[in-house]
Amino acid sequence: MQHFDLTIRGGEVATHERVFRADVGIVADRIVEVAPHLPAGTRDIDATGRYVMPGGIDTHCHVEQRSGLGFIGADDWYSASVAAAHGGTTMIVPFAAQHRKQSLRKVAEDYAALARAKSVIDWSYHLIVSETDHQTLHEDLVEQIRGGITSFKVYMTYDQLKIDDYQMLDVLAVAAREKALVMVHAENNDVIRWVSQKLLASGRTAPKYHGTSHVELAEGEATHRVIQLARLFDAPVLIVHVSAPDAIATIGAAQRMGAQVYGETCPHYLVLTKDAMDLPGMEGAKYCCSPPLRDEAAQAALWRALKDGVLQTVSSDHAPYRFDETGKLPYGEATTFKQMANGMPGLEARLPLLFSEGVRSGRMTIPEFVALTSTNHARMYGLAPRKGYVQPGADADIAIWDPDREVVLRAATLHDQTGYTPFEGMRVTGWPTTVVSAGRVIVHEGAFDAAPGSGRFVPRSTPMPFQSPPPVSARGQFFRALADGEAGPAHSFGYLDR
Ligand code: DUC
Ligand code: ZN
Ligand code: ZN
Repeated sequence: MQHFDLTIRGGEVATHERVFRADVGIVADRIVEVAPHLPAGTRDIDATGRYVMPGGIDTHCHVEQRSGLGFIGADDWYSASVAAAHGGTTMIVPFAAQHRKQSLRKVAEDYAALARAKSVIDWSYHLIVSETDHQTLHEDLVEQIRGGITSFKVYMTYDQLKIDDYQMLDVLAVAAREKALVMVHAENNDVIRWVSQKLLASGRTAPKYHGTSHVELAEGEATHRVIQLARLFDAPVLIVHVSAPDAIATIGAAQRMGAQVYGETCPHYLVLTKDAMDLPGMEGAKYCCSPPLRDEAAQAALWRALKDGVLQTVSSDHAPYRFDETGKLPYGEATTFKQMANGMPGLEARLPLLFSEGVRSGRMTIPEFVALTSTNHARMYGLAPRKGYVQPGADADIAIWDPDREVVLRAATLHDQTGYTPFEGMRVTGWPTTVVSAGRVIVHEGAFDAAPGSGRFVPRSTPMPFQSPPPVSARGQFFRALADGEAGPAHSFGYLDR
């Protein structure tokens, strides 16, 4: 009879498809059996009355990364991964950011070294690409993709990071050829710049004007534009941190036309509104992120888009800028909305917020919750079936949830280093009481046990959008070939002569 190192018994296993009574048998770092009535393991965990779910995967968080404006967040790979683990997340995929003139290869190597030394849970990273020279796109990026970094982010706004439409075409062509998923921060830079300048010139400098300048139309326009650019090559794209009905409608319409467009949103857009940016004094700065918080109608549209499948993932967009001169207040009380760091923390609260506001409030089922927080991330970013599943052969990354545990979110008890939480005082129902990472029980009833560097790098395979894609159209084939300098006679693709 198989002997297990760890057995989780008596719980309800929850996957992206169903919830069923079973025990989970683990040997070393892998799940080897999921069945009723398994024998006790060397260590036995009683999960009676609890859900046994795949650990969360957070594919959008900023850890030890310099922002476009030059800010560094409060968390390093250790504190970020500890916070993630306490909230039920067992893998994070932050960003190795290339700033202008930097070598993408060096950026990636340096970043991986930080993670290797400090992360307590398994990890990978995406790249942020801000240069499109030959070395970056055709040497370093290709090398990274082939080495298991199969996704990267580009910005359409922020003068220090943004690429223009011409550069975007170069990027999309490489991604389509190399089968890498492009994540896009879609906001129209000039709209934001123009509105910001007018606001500042008229003395409107308070945090709430951040929201005014990042108007919904700027998000909608850029979302539409990058989708059209991607369609030139039939290249898949994933629009990150979708916040507004305009962008949702655009993504949904493109999907209905057959375009390979995917979308992500974040808990703060689901549970907070722009009113928070209008708190007295500089308090509103804590709630400034990009795109900004919107209104109740946007919240309702986002919940609907998660339910309808227009959006596939919920990530934290953890951006742990402190409420001091290192982040939110570089010029103290005189800081304008243009000068502060954009973003807010949320690694640890992501799953509890979605469980509480999604599952417990009746907006989504438990399988939908698992899909949005884990399985879809694994599929989209080339981690499936190793991650995101409770089934034999998968990594033993598991969060055991007490669906009735009530917790009041407080910065003082969360584990990141930001010093505040935008969710301060919110009461959530449902919390992961035990977290298993690669077979190790790293969180158990509040006790934490994992050493810095004990997490492992997980090379990622081809993202799901490339695995069984719809046929590439004649247009896509033509422009892909043109990008490679191989178009030949245009009519060979039956495209230009139509
Ligand atoms: N974009 C992000 O993805 N995170 C924080 C701020 C931003 O603009
Ligand atoms: Zn962004
Ligand atoms: Zn982000």
